[in-house]
Amino acid sequence: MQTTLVIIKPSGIQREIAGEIISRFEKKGLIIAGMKMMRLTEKLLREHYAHLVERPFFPLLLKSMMATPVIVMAIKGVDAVEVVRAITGVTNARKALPGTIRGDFGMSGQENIVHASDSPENAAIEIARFFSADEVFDYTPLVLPALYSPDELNA
Ligand code: FUP
Repeated sequence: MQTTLVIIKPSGIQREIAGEIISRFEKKGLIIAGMKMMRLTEKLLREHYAHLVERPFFPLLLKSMMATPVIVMAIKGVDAVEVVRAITGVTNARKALPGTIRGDFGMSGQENIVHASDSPENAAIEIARFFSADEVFDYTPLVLPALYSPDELNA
């Protein structure tokens, strides 16, 4: 199984839809392996968005991501990175498809409600950036045999 990082951004917190977002991942059959509320610092965001620090919108992105505390989640499942990105929708919420979180709840490319890791490699880096090892839990939900066939679980 893969574990991926989701951040419910200040736009999701301000809109008071954190429960709805968490519920969508749970209902899909993904496992919540870790979850906490935290304030993001400029130092952490410069690391997390290192690929964007030179972009003209970066100061606005920093301000937006520090506007309120965020909820960070470690979410687990078979192909979790791809599944969670599909549930999240494309970056610009105005273009995100209905049925996705950004498509259903957002109108902005910046205030786009959630972050989700974009590759297994980045997911591992991002989980380690936001969680200590003892904050990510390994447990077996009773529902597992109803979610996957045995060969999918053993792959
Ligand atoms: P994503 O992987 O969908 O989060 O997209 P990016 O890593 O490209 O962008 C990260 C964040 O930067 C977006 F969620 C919002 C912000 N952003 C802007 O504010 N303006 C842009 O033109 C592109 C991204």
